[in-house]
Amino acid sequence: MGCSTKIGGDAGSQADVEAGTSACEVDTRDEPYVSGMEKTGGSVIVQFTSANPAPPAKGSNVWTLKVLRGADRSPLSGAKVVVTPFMPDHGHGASGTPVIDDKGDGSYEVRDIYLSMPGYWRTTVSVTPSGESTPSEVQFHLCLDG
Ligand SMILES: [Cu+2]
Repeated sequence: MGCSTKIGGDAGSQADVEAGTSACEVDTRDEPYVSGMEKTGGSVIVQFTSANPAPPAKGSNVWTLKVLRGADRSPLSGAKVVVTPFMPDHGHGASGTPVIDDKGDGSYEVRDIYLSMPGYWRTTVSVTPSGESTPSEVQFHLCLDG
């Protein structure tokens, strides 16, 4: 599919140094997955409540996100939530479109997240509150070992 897990540079001395080290250990863009990690963007806070598997891995994933809003961090239900994983190094997204279930109390279950490759994935979560037209966005930066 035109994808490569090469980290950059030519094979040779650099690769020798990195032998035995995973691509994720040397990637400086990712943030290790921690249950409850959160990002603020626009008017919302998005908490990465849980992941199955945890940490997220190559293959099929199910995540739970909690969306909060305002200084009082009130749960935001009924929003339109769109989750878009993307591999910027290769210019491709996930296989298929993740499905979002509004579970109430600001929790959203995200199913059918199919991440086809190990490596660095930048996942954008777009939240448009009910009755509003402007989405707020946050991004999670994950590196999948593989
Ligand atoms: Cu890729």
